[in-house]
Amino acid sequence: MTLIASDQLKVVIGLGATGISCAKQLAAQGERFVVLDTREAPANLAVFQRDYPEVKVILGPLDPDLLAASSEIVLSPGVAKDDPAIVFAVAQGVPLIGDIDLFCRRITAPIIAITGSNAKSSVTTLVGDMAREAGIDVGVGGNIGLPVLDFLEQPEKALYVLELSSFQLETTHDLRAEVACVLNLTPDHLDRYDNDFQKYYQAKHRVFKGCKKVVENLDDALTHPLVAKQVSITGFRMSESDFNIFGLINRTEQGVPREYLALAKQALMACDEILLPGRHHTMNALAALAIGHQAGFPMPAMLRAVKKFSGLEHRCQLVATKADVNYFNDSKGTNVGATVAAIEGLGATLAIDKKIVLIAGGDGKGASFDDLADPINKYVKSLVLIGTDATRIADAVSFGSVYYEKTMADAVLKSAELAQAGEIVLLSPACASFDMFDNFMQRGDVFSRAAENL
Ligand code: UMA
Repeated sequence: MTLIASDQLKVVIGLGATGISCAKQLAAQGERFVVLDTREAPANLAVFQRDYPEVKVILGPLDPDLLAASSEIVLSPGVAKDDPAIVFAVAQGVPLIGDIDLFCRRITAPIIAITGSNAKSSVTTLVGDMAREAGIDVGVGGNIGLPVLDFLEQPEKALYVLELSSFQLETTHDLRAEVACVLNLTPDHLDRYDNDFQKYYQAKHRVFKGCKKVVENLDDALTHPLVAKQVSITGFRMSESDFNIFGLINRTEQGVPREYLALAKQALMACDEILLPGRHHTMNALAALAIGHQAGFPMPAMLRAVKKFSGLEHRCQLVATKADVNYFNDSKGTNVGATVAAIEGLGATLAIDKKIVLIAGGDGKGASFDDLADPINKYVKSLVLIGTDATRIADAVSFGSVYYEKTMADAVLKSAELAQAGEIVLLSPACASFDMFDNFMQRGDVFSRAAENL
């Protein structure tokens, strides 16, 4: 056991991007702290020790006595809070927080908090674009890839739009968002929640704690917030709009039917003005409009942002067209819900006799693949499977045309053989990438390069 002389010593757990941002912040505040990481050799160690030679770093399994003797534990999202040493310390009354709480203590600007199983990054980015179009000095960060504490290196913004993961929300107690939204809820990260969807649901719904306004997805009852009556609620859905509900309206212009994004009975813009293909992008636009509306953004600025939005890398991104086959990189599709959305979104854009060749597989994080069966049977002609859970996917969907490949390059070659003109090759793995790649970005890059080189 490591002895701590004072009870005012904080502990930062994790030497990833979050842990380093927390350490930087505590050092700037003149706080006493140590940094722990459960790994023997975290990648950032040498750089951290060079920049903070005075900060003690302890590696390896977490020491329960050290944690119990600390005044506060600041936990990184990649470390489960049910580690026995953390459970022990919390039982002794040590506060457990995360970087989001540290951030909220330091800022006064309002926060728009966006979570959900899928489309978080796209909607967060689009809401940030809307704020910029409206002339608001906005910071966009969080799980999207920018630790929130990094914002404190610049003057405070007028507004923060944050993507928050269930892991971040678990350790967040004092968010008090101006607008909060759970975009959708399908199983993910169940390996971190004892295979208990209820626990994952509860973590996500922490986003509503103390919020002023909420947005709910009326097509997904699991996003319905249990909040006090005075909290203002706006909804969105992929059917007819209504009072205080963003949705769709059909209008016929010179005999031609056209679908519009709408609020109440007012058509806002035609759906075909959205640059990105797929129904899920229509839904993302409605979600962002509802969130921006709750935040008080002017409608013309929001619509300008929707019309300009060209999507994010690795999220249903068109990366190549070869022999009239479109190749989409949805490497960020790391869970079943994301892949279902990608298949249904792109499938609905295809001619009736055309289909998708789907490349999927990787590390399924213990999830069930059963929900892939219906969309695959409806829109997919062939499945090309890679990675650790390839056979588990095949077993779950009981589909006729299945191929197994060892590398992404081979999977792309096989898909090119199978797809015909007018069809789609979609990488949407429904799995994490760690069994074959460093991260989903690298997986997407390898796919995109292979498609470009065909
Ligand atoms: N790790 C250990 N021991 C430690 C600390 C970390 O083994 O003591 C491992 C974790 O298990 C994980 C990796 O190191 O595999 C990184 O964990 P971390 O908590 O240090 O992660 P950060 O680098 O701080 O990045 C985190 C988010 N990562 C995770 O939640 C795993 C990033 O989201 C986020 O962009 C960043 O903070 C800034 O907020 C990534 C992510 O995959 C994109 N998120 C998941 C998702 O979107 O599904 C939740």
